[in-house]
Amino acid sequence: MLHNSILEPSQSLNKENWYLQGEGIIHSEKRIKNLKGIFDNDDAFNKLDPEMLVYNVQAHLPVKEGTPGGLFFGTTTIQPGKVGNEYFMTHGHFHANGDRGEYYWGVQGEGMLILMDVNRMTWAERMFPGSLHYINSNIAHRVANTGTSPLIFGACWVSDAGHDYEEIEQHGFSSRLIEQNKKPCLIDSKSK
Ligand code: PAN
Ligand code: ZN
Repeated sequence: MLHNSILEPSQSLNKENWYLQGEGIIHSEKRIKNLKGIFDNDDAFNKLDPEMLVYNVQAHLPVKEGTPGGLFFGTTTIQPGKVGNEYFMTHGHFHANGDRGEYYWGVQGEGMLILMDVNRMTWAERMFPGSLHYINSNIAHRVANTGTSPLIFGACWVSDAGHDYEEIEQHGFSSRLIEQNKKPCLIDSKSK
């Protein structure tokens, strides 16, 4: 880099869909076939097209995963939809390094950030364009789209947070976000 040089940023956000664009952006997607065991109603799940897109993530990971002190940035888009009466949602995870926090913020659409502590107490925060959510350490987090259009949210987390998906795969969250009387409602999960 030249002293006193003025540069264009190497990455930016597309203002139409808030996708990340530029150098080194990683894209991933989760379809129905990738989310087996996450939703409660297996019959409703099996009736859906396995190729149906549920959510996709773009991320900028400027340092090696595990590096202390770095930051990662991502945008997640969850499609509207339900499996039975349960809203389309992300897989959800604890951070592998439990004491690492994260920011989420709402960009487009309506949703719910579902949070669970290590004692399996679960609660949720409403997400909307401009909502800001600090996810504290040792809190599992997942997001559901409760609206009729794609839900887009941003995330920023530390590069040595890591992801523990196994805990959620095995035990799930202690509550599920379902539509009841046309409204999102948290109810206790049946034990897995
Ligand atoms: C987010 C999530 C993203 C997808 O970037 O990874 O929204 O959710 P799942 O990872 O649970 O499938 C984040 O929380 N990073 O730490
Ligand atoms: Zn996270």
